[in-house]
Amino acid sequence: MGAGPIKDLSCARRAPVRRTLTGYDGGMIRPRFLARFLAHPPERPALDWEGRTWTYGDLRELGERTAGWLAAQGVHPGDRVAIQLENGLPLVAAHLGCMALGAVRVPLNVHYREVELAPIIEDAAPVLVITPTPERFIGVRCVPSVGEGRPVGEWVGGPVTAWLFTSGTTGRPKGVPQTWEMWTANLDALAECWALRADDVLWLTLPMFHTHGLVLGFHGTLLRGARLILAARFEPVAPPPEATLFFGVPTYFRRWLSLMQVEPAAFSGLRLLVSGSDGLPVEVSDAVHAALGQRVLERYGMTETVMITSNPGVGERRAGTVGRPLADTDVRLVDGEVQVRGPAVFHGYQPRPDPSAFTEDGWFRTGDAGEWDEAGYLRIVGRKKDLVIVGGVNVSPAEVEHALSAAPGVVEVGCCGVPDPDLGEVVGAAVVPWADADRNTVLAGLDAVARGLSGLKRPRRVVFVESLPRNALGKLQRSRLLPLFR
Ligand code: MLC
Ligand code: AMP
Repeated sequence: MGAGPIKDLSCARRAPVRRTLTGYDGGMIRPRFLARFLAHPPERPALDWEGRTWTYGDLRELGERTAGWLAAQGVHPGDRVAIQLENGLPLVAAHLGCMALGAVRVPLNVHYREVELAPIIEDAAPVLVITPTPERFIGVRCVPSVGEGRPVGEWVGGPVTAWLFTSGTTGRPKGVPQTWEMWTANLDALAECWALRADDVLWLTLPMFHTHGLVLGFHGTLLRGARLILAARFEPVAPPPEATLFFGVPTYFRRWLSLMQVEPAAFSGLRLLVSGSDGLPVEVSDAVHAALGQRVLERYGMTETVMITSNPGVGERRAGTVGRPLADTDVRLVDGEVQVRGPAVFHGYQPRPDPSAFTEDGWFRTGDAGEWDEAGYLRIVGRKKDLVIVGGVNVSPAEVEHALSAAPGVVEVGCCGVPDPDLGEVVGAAVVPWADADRNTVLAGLDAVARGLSGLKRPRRVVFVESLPRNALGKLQRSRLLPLFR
């Protein structure tokens, strides 16, 4: 099963690769990741979903049958397939089918509406979108779910395995091609740093359309031959007793805290709790520590770089820091900005390259502000980029401003992040209304246009102002908006 006619199971690095837009060169390359996934014993448990356990052999068969179905839909290796499905077996099948066929996955946020999806679809140009809500897509073929076809047994794969779109600070999402080699290098470094074991069981409640859930959660498990228990979404309930690992954004830990305090025994099976995607406040880390007797492990990364630094699995975990650079990853601070280079750093945005994302000497600029502590642990102290992080989800203030400016009676809008005890930050909008506009009518209009955006992007705080703070060149100064919301 899944073996195919390929003899050389070495990695893509040794094979000459002809680069194309998707990275697929039409050659017979089996990335190291796939070789390792296919080598796990077929009887080993891999995935629990709705009370059934799927072994590695089952997942391979599922991938091969789904690949056969994709091929029957006219999908070829190297084609992009967009997937907008909630966590669940059809989503897993869609990913495995693309992996088996060598199609490039474009995972889409299930909450995204038409205006948010249009630029992604334009840039990714998928041949097919798998979505139960085709009305959100224009000019592209949609199917509601996956099916089964004659099994395809190659699992060849091209270098680019997925294309993730991340909120750009300009308001237009940026395409970040993900290679198998980025993932393998980073996931191996993480497994070592976190002292992960083959018998670990991850309770995966993160959505599988971001780096955190998809790369660290789903693929990290498949690479190591471990097991995951998949949930549709995070609920602050007792974890499954078999689970040993949990990965979450800070909001999950905040929402879980009261249960941890009243029922700590329910968490005794979890030997490692990992937080990321946004800063975990020291008070939350300390409260979990007080309740469970263990320190949440905080790490830091980005879609463009996978993980950059981490606290250790074994050794001192420092609250308020994101730990030290991972193996083979170089991190430096230039004028306070975190810059990174290493095998997990992407090669550039596609299809709209932005050379300013890298320094002249080849380091990626994260846009995050950091400082080293006395033990060489990194602390993230701010953001140099215009980005709001709501519940671990990046929101571009420019995108929200653009949408809200279309509301009737609005002259202009400025958005910024406003601290929130649950989501970390929420979007605040400072609105300049027309002089004669009725405020309630303007608010109703803002609400109506905001409904065209996914929920976390909608402003939860709105203030009316006479003008927006601008510098001498007329540029909006978002950092001066926050006091308006106090
Ligand atoms: C929920 N909503 C979202 C959303 N999740 N909108 C956009 N993107 C998302 N991911 C919307 C719902 O549709 C709903 O809209 C509204 O928000 C509900 O608000 P809520 O009740 O406050 O939120 P809730 O549904 O409980 O979701 C909050 C959350 C969830 C924190 C539980 O967003 C979540 O699981 N976040 C994890 C994000 C994540 O995986 N980040 C990793 C990024 S990778 P409506 O229309 O119904 O009102 C990365 C790299 C790294 O950053 O380092 O890891
Ligand atoms: P994304 O583009 O969704 O991959 O989000 C990446 C951004 O999330 C980073 O540039 C940081 O701003 C933020 N981030 C991720 N992990 C952490 C963390 N542990 N602490 C603070 N910010 C984080």
